[in-house]
Amino acid sequence: MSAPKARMGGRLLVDQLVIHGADCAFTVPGESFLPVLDGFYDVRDKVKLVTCRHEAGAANMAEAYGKLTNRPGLCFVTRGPGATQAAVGVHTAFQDSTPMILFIGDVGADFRDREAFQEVNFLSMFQPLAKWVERIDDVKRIPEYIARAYQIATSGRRGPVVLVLPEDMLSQEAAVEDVERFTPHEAHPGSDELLKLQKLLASAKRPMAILGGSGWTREACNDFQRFAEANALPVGCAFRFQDLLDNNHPNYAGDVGIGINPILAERVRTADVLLVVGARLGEMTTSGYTIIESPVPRQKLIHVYAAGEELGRVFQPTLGIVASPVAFARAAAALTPIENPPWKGSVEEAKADFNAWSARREIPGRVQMWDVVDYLNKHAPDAIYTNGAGNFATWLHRFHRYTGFRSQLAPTSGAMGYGVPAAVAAKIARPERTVICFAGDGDFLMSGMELATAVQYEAPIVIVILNNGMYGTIRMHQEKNYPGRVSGTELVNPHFAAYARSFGAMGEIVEDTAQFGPAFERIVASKKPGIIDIHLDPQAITPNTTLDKIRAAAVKKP
Ligand SMILES: Cc1ncc(C[n+]2csc(CCOP(=O)(O)OP(=O)(O)O)c2C)c(N)n1
Ligand SMILES: [Mg+2]
Repeated sequence: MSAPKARMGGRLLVDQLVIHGADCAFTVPGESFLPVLDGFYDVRDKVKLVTCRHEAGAANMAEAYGKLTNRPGLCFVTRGPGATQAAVGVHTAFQDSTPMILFIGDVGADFRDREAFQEVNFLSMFQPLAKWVERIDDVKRIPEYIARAYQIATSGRRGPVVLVLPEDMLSQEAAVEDVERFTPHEAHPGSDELLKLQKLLASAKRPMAILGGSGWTREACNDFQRFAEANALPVGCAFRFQDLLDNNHPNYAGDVGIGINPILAERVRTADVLLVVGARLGEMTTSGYTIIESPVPRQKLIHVYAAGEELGRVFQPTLGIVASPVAFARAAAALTPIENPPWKGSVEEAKADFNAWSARREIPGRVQMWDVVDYLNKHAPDAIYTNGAGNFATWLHRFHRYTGFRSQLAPTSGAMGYGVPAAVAAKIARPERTVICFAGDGDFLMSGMELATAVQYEAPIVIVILNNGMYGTIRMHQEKNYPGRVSGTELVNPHFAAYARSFGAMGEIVEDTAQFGPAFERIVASKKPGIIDIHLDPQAITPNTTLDKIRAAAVKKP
């Protein structure tokens, strides 16, 4: 065997990404990692380097890419200012258990610990934000660290990894061998655990299932669907994971998240056996740990999770099963179903509750949001829908029928500014899919500049802005708690359609329901990215109530 050729650190690093299957990376460049950018130049036919306008956008794109593809999303940023701006994407990946690798160009070892230009101790900074953070000090060990980063990001409870790259290390040369492509390893359920599961289910009167978390595939969703059908189980989906079962499927009972249908919340609370697969059961999914109580749930909890550390951490399960969603769903689909279960009717009951909850209702103003979402349900059923955080997301979560894996990209962390970059990443990764972002007027402007990235990379996404002239969510909480005392929540917005046009994108204004369909069609026909600025009546704060009603109810409170 001939000796390996010497390569500069940057090139060596990029070669490893190619070995591990990378086809795309997101960046805002910095002088701290020029050798990496140079390495990307050599592999430009294999890896698309997407240049973004803000590191939060780049990191959110990498996160969304990880969510969509199950492969680590890659993000390259520079030291202090770049890494601090990228931190939000790492936090989102952590809360959503998304595989992602953030690479940070850092000061050289020769200047370290002097608080040199833009120097931050990233090992401390990312310690509580990332699954693993490490610095590569020896150029020869780049292949080892990159392989480990891929392994950690995609194993057990998936999550973000941060690798710090000292500038001097990247420009050194090393003659080392590449490593083999990494292999993700999955935990499988044992036969005794599956027997226990069957026994628990056979003893149940009111069981239900909740799906969530990362590591699912379309096949796994189909497998679980077959298991749910065979056992007549109503299935809820955890907060922001509404696409793990087709919402039109008879067994789909609704989303177990923020603003949950009270009847569904009661169904979860009063279930005797609760089969939870892949969901970590966070605050939003458990209605603040009330419908599933910590540490000992009142339901018999069967908790299936890809990592043992998560089982019993917040909820003590009756039966904990360490298994990936893929391995568990496959095994569950092969189980003999419970014969003629006493809860058979609960599937239709739960579906009827869901249909009533998501049925058309009038809201104040000339734009009826049920009709807008219904239009999209009919004309873009299989689109990928993205959103950030704000009350506006309720229209989508409540009225849209997600048609299955992977048609939703949204942050469990409630991070505003996620929807636009997520949509850009989704369109780049899946150009054949329609991609629609829902954003609030507040939410949109946190990352609206990534419209430039959409234009640059010819990613024709549709952004629907719900423009109510305020940080409506916080205003709603103000009216509940401090009625009539509006503070810090009003917004004066730019002309969003003109803003879009200034990027070379389409801009549409919708002031009446009937204008939505034609505006959407014009954007789709243009094959350009576009914004639809919906002027929403500020009173239409949720599908259930108005700002005035909230204020009146709050004033009445003693
Ligand atoms: C990055 C970030 N900053 C602040 C918040 C707190 N927050 C939650 S919702 C919200 C307002 C969202 O406003 P907008 O996007 O206009 O949506 P609306 O609630 O008006 O529909 C704010 C400020 C957050 N979740 N994320
Ligand atoms: Mg708003």
